[in-house]
Amino acid sequence: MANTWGYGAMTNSLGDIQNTKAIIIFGANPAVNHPVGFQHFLKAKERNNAKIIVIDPRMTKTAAKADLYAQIRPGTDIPFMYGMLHIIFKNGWHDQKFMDARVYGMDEIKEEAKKWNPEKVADVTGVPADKLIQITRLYAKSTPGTLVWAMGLTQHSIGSSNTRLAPILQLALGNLGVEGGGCNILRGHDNVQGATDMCCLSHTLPGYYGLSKGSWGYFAKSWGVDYEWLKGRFKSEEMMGEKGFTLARWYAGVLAGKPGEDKIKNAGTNLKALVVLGNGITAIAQQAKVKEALDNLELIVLADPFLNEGAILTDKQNDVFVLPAATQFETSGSVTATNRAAQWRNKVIDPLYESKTDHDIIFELAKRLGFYDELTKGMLLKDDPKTAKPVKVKDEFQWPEDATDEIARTIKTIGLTGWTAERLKKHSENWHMFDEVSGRGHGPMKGEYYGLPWPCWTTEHSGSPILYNINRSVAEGGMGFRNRFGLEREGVNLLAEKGSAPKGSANKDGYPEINAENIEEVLGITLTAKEKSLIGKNWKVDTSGIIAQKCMEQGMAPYGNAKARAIVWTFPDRIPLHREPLHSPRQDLTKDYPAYEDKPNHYRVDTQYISKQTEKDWSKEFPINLVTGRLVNMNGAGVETRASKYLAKLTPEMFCDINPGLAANHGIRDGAMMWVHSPEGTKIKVKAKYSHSVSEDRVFLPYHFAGYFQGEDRTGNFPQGTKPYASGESANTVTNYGYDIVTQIPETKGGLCRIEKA
Ligand SMILES: Nc1nc2c(c(=O)[nH]1)N[C@H]1C(S)=C(S)[C@@H](COP(=O)(O)OP(=O)(O)OC[C@H]3O[C@@H](n4cnc5c(=O)[nH]c(N)nc54)[C@H](O)[C@@H]3O)O[C@H]1N2
Ligand SMILES: Nc1nc2c(c(=O)[nH]1)N[C@H]1C(S)=C(S)[C@@H](COP(=O)(O)OP(=O)(O)OC[C@H]3O[C@@H](n4cnc5c(=O)[nH]c(N)nc54)[C@H](O)[C@@H]3O)O[C@H]1N2
Ligand SMILES: [Mo]
Repeated sequence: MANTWGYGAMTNSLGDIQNTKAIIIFGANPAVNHPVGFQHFLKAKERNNAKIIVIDPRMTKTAAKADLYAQIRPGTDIPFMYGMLHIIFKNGWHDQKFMDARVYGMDEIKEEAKKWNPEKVADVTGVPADKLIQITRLYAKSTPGTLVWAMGLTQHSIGSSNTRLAPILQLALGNLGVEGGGCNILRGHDNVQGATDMCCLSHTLPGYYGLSKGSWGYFAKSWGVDYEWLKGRFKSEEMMGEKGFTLARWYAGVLAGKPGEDKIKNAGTNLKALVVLGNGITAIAQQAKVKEALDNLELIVLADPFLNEGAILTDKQNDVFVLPAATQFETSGSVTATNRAAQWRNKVIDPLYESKTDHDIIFELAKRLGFYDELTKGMLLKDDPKTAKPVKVKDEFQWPEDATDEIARTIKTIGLTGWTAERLKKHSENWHMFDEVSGRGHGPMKGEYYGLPWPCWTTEHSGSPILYNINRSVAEGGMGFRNRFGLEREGVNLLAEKGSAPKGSANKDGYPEINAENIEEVLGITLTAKEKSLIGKNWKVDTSGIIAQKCMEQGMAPYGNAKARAIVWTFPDRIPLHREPLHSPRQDLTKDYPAYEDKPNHYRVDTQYISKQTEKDWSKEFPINLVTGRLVNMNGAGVETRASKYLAKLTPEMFCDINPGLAANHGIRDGAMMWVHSPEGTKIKVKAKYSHSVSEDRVFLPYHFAGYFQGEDRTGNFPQGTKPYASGESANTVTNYGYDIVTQIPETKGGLCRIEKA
């Protein structure tokens, strides 16, 4: 099943953080969640005297290492960032030259920022005005500065707006496309970047190719299958272009039609079967609904190296299958790190006992469903340089090398063209030849960056360690912003202005993405008749490789050189705007900053925004903010780490961080049991843990537990010998309804609750 949680790729890298002068961290806790990567932050502090600034509703272990810390109210990062922009523009600390040459739409941002003076920001965010001013001055004056975010920004109904405004702040300061700058988004799982790039998601094809007929046609050709056959896998051609369900709301696909449930648009049918590969079903918001959905399915298959606790949660008795999946130590292949760099992994041992690797499980399933040949055919093909068409070159594929080479052959959009299995293996064998900070190779690896961070335009290209860096040539990983949204908008040029092309570019101006029509003019070259006959329609589908090759020769990026856009005219908000969480503790603000209009057919599910927000004054009954997150000794849904005796011992029980002042008001002693109630009508029973990391208006729940449900111990359901050393209530039983308007990520960091002594 798809992992829908990540959002955004790192523009720079963890190593590059050592080049920075200031690090501002919004909603990430790397001291706990990226402890190895956090060493680069600490090195920046030691070597560079870099300042660390943390914006988090909780005083975290990361905040403990910070020079400045702001305890923000959950879900109010947009006012905070506009507050920073307000001060930056007012004092002229912005980079006007950068904005003029490389950014579109900053005037609208300036107008919005005018509204957010420090006093108003203080009222909405809870951060005192002088703290905001101090933070802004320190960050704006210490360039280059890097902006780091993770789940504290994304898990909100306005998460996608958060992740737009953060780069806009960096653009205003000229902090993008430079060493020590950038947006360093700390990704989650091992290979979550790779999973996103390969589209273990429901709204694009691999490599972010859209769901258009053209893209399907391109892949049909590349995979060597008939477009009509592909179409036959769907109910209709129309459904081929529709986004699918997401992990966040698959349960709605099962429950639709029951009273009070959201409606779906799924070609006339509910979901009936669930196959899970590598997701702990208990990590999803709305556990009570998830349970009901599991109970109502006809078939459940859970393929996992551990016992997926979805099986414990459900009351379903028949047709629940638990398959032993092998771990990543029992298979080989490429994975993608948070900085867009690939690594080749080698198998340590063969799969143990009767377990199977994920790809073998998928192959077995495909065989029984009757499309194994079509699924695997792409691995037998190569693009023939004489015709630029894929031809069959072997009868049997070699796993995983041929899969990697198929990716390199087909994915042009993000430049995976250079990622052949041979090159990636060589990088991993020579990893000691690369510099920790810059990623630059030495000795046999000279001229390449570790892991060939994408875009890696050709099989000779170095990889691109820092996105949008025009101080380097394209051959060394330089590039401008991508041209994706046309050439002009409302009379304004969307291409980069003259003088902001990457170093050594033949074309010194901004230029559009390259296609067969414009290549000669934009690159200033003449193609031979033979080249003209082979070249693809545009760089994304050019199986001849001629466009990429000619671009490299001219020092130009195939995707163009445009302006970054602060305005997205196709989104519900043209520029990022503050909107109160669906369950807001500040009802006085919901009129001025209302939620979005309800959204029909949002990944097939009608989704509530304003109707949920205005249903009642939630804060009356549920006055406390509910923040969820992670612990250093636990991972994700938690079953892996709770099955480890020593890790489980560190946090043997599910708990709630609560300020002693708040606890005292409810008569809850440290270590006593307490109930947390949610607006969903659900509740969990957990142990109170006094903590000053949270203020008196909020509590914190780790989300790594499962096995208990609304006070009921369900661990008796574990088959013999599979019960983990620690079990407890899932925080997701009480996280509130709410989903991002673009990505549908659940609002698991901005809800409300009521507490009570148990
Ligand atoms: N030990 C460990 N490491 C992990 C994981 C794990 O489970 N355990 N999971 C991995 C995965 S999948 C991921 S995605 C990453 C996630 O890494 P992080 O995003 O760092 O994880 P969280 O602890 O969920 O959230 C980070 C912080 O966001 C804060 N926050 C909550 N709401 C807001 C808000 O409205 N604004 C701001 N500014 N901050 C807010 C929380 O208080 C929390 O401290 O970690 C990865 N690393
Ligand atoms: N309340 C709240 N909920 C959250 C979050 C939050 O901050 N707050 N964070 C969200 C985020 S960012 C994420 S990423 C999710 C994470 O939640 P999950 O995706 O559920 O994360 P994990 O527990 O890491 O992994 C799930 C399962 O994969 C299995 N597994 C491990 N290796 C393999 C393998 O090689 N093959 C197979 N088939 N299975 C394997 C593990 O045993 C485990 O059962 O939780 C989300 N849920
Ligand atoms: Mo994640």
